Amino acid sequence: MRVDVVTIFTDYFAPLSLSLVGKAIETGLVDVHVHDLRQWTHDRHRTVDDTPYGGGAGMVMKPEPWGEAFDAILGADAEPLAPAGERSDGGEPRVPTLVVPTPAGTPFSQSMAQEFADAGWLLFACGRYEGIDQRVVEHARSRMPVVEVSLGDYVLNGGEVAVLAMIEAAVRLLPGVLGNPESLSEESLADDLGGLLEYPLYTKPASWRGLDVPAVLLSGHHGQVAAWRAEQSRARTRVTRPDLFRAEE
Ligand code: JCH
Repeated sequence: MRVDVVTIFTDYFAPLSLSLVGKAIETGLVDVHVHDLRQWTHDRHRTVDDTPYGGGAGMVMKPEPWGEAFDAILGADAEPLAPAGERSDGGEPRVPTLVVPTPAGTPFSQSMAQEFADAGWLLFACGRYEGIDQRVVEHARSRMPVVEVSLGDYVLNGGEVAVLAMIEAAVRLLPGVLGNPESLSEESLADDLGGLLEYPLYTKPASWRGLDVPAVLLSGHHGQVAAWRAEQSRARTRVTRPDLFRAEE
């Protein structure tokens, strides 16, 4: 999988070299390129923002550096494809899927993480200030698939943190990235929140600061363990995520 990130804060992506994503990069399963948007400015001050048409507080990211960034990343010969993003031969995608984090986007989900993992090539555009001139997305739609995505209903200062989360969620789904595939299939969110939340976890010691691990987990009765875990998942989901619980009924 290839991942391109365009940002004015490249340092945000240093942690991608850590842990599981870092290993996936080392082993060549993921190829990450982080680009400084300001390299596609031409003025002395490397300006990426301007005042909003129509007025209002704050600044808006101007479209020209984004257009030049996408030209460079797609390749000078990149042309509109129909249908955009489709692999020509089942191999590498000829264009990336552009992912634009915004509080106004489609909520990110496990199914979207799976689509990203399957996409082969992702291009993330990290906005700052109040966001990016909407024509950047509009123009990009003429040459690649584009998704505007929200990480959740809260306001971040820019797209970078959302992109880190989305990359992590997608990369761990790539074949060969997780050492133990069962830890994926058994996870409650693995089927896109369609199921229940995970049951509580315990490890040694069996008693800690006066708190005992539930006896059934020490019993060795696999059927009873499974039944206990299923009930814990149901009880937890009913309380914490009634929206998911109702879907079970
Ligand atoms: C972003 C901002 C006030 C935007 C600029 C670019 C994504 N789920 C999620 N929360 N926040 C974001 C996000 C993504 C990209 C950018 N900002 C800051 C501040 C806004 O309007 C109220 C919009 C935030």
